[in-house]
Amino acid sequence: MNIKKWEVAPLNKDRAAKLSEDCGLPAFLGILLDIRGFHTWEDIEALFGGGALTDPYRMKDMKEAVGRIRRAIDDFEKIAVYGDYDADGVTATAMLFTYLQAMGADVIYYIPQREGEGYGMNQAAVRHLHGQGVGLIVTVDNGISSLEEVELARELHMDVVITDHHRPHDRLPACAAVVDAHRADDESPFKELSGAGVVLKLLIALEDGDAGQVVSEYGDLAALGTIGDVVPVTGENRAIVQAGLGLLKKGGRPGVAALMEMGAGAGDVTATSLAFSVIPCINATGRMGAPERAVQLLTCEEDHAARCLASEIVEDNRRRRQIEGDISAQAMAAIEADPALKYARVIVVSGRGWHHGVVGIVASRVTERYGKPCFVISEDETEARGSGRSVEGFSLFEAVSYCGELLTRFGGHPMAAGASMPPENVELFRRKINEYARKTCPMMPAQALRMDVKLRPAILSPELPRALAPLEPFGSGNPQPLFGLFGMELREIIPVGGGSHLRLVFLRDGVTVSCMRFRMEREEFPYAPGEKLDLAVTLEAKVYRGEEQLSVIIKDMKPAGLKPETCLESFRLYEKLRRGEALLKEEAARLTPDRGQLAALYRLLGARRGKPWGPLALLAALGEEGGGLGRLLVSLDMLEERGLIACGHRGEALAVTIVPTEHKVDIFASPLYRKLTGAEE
Ligand SMILES: [Mn+2]
Repeated sequence: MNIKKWEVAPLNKDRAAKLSEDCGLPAFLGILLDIRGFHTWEDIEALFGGGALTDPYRMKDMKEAVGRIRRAIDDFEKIAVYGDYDADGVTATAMLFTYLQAMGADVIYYIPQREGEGYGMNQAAVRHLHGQGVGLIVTVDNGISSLEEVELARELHMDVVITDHHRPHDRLPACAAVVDAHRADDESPFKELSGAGVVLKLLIALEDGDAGQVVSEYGDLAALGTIGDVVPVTGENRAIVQAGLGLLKKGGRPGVAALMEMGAGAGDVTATSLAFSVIPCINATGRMGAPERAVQLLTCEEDHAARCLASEIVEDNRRRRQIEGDISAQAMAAIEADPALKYARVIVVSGRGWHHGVVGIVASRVTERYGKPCFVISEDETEARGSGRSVEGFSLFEAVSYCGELLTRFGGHPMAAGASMPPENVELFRRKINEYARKTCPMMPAQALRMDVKLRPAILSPELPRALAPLEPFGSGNPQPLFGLFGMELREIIPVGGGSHLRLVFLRDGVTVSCMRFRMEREEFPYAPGEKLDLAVTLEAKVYRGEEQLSVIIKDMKPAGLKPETCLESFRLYEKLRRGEALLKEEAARLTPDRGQLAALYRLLGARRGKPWGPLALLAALGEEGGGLGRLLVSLDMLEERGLIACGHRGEALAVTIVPTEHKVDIFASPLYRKLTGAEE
């Protein structure tokens, strides 16, 4: 279960109204701006008017980089663009390669393999480029930490220009130029550029500051890299993405156009739609071991060839999805089968020969499903290598560092990390990282669901999302607004799209609201008509048969009025019990149901007979007497242990069957109950 913390942003209505009036903005936009911290005309100007690209020469070493690259062009010196296999890396590579080719330079590119070589420069690659007669290596989206490789290049009489957006280590590589806004002596004002964004600045510098020309030619690729790298869509990144989206809407270069036709399907070109269509396709090439295919596509000038490459890439992505689906299913099955895994503070799940290219995405799925940090590890004879994802409030990097002695390599951020270890250390790692979690987080943090504002159904119309259009493009740092529709009575559940999605019809204050719940089948839906629910939704205006209509898309829901914090606390206690940790007397008492509570639950289940229903819906139906989520889950376990019910799980939903019994069953003979009351003595 993933119980998220529902947070509604504080709203100052008077201040929002004044803001709308002062700036001549629609009232609804004023409210959203106020919520997001834009309170003055200057704030708003900075958001809408500002964000233009600043002078690239304000970046440290830009002049040196331009000088060295120009000399290589003029002297017909062979240049290698050294990139990376993710969407940011390949778009950055395609940009610089295309530009240098157009300048008549002698240029090649090099993308390391994800498997075998890994991210960044490596010595074998440097030697390989030397063998190709390369005189200058220009890195994009990597290189800032490649001190030894740069040294090797120097020994081989090659020069290196680094362009990167990652954070430097204590020392910088010693080479012709190091362009990275994160170096301590860089005074450029915007620090959040992607690798492709840094290359865009380099190209503008090479064109003597002619930003308009460069952006009109390369803005599409820079935008894809920026969206792909999930850097905040604010400041200069906002300008890059806006410009790029404008170009992409007109079709863009042949490769991108072909991929959009096949991968993106119909619909609007937005930062969000690209993040779910074109970008996973580009990333799939690296995951499936053919990253140069993406560069070929992005640099391709001919429609037919572009379509052939695009269809291969769509196929890469299809294979990636299939492998990811298989491994996800295996990982989830392993977790469900083992309470020690499922109820751990940090879920560490491993399997033999799982494809390394997808373990990170599987980790995201596990974290989304269970609302806890997790590590997904692929094991073979000699090595175990994994990728982890976290939730806010738990630094996975710190956690992995704590386990350093068990690991051969590790690295990452608070929200994501990677690690390798000998296969025999996996179990020790699982214990050690959970030991760290127990020491630092008595109660594990949960994912937050941040809503901008609650809405009354009566005001819903296609006008609302249209009024918000000026806030676009949405993405990291500027999320699509999320709204609360609270106390909505569920009227109808209609499977659509061949049963893979649900249309849900709600009623409140005499207003009927039709909503979409994507990727949820009827059997996974844990609520029944007649129940009142709180919804977290996004709004979109869609033209349907010539008429503009409002789409309401459900992102999360819960029984009306249910307090997630209370449920979460109770659930964490239940997890502690199921992990087998000793409970305090008072904790055990909070989880122990009495006869009346068990009887009430049993009657409720009988009334539902086999239809899916989730624990939260049961809790809401039982009301105050239910005694909390943890106690409800203990009650279900007890009924199941004693053979009175059989539970089938589908996602969040439970399908409970009442098992007919011949003679009286002593419910209090349940082992779980004994364990609980044993703790009391
Ligand atoms: Mn990057």
